[in-house]
Amino acid sequence: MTKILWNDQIVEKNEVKIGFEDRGYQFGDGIYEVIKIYNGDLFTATEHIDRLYSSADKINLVIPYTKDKLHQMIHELIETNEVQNGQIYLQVTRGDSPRIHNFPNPAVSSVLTAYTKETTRPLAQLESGIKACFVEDVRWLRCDIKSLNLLGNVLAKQEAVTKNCFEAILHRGDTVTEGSSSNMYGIKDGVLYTHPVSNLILNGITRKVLLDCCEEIGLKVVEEAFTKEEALKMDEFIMSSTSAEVMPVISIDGNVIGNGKPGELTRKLQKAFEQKIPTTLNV
Ligand code: PSZ
Repeated sequence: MTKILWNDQIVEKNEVKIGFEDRGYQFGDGIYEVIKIYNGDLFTATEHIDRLYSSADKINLVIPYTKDKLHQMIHELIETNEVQNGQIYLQVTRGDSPRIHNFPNPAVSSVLTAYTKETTRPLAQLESGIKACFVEDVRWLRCDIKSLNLLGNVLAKQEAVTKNCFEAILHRGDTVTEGSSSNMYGIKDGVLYTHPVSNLILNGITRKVLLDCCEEIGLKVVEEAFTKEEALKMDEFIMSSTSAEVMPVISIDGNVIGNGKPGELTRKLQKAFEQKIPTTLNV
């Protein structure tokens, strides 16, 4: 049985006790991260841990460990569970306390849980590309926080799945922001466009890696928002996330992008990305 990190202990799943008044359960009052594991190693762990602490700061939540200690604990969990290829999910809530909206006073201890899971890379979709659809972005205005409150994201993804799509492309008014669990990019006339980092999107770790790949292959990047209409006229379209990596989008709402196949620049970016991940296993 795979073990769980519960606060600072690695325990069996049935030993984990989470209170029904936990603020994560009652209010979604907490934050989380998903980190990819390739060949037994965490990918961009420092960036994910930095973002976790930054999300915590933004909601005045105290994580009672140093970043190094947390890094060491999740590393130990991966070794204990002998994960080769997969991911680690970790979340921290504001703790277990009688239900009142405002923060518990005096404060209670935050509750950390993390688990690992074996996953494979989405190789078929990385090769073929995926279908997406537009869904109105009705989330709150602090999408820069990786908060446990994901109802807006959940409803958008469900709408996409109902429409037989892999991902929802969110838009506020006419402006494309990001995906329900990914960042979005369009390539037009040799320039890659993506929404700038702001309160309206999550500053994706894969986004940063992808923008580094653009520099490596000499693809110009413009961090400016584009509209739905512009999205449909892009030569190539991409989504990115920890699990989806550099994923080609080949149609939006049934409208084919480019020639309906992953484009040449997208392929170059995928290759540049693959060179950064420590895998030769194609899993
Ligand atoms: O396993 C999965 O399906 C995952 S793992 C990470 C995500 C999905 N999504 C992260 C995410 C997100 O939730 C939103 C709203 N925007 C962008 C992203 C991409 O962030 P990174 O690249 O850090 O995973």
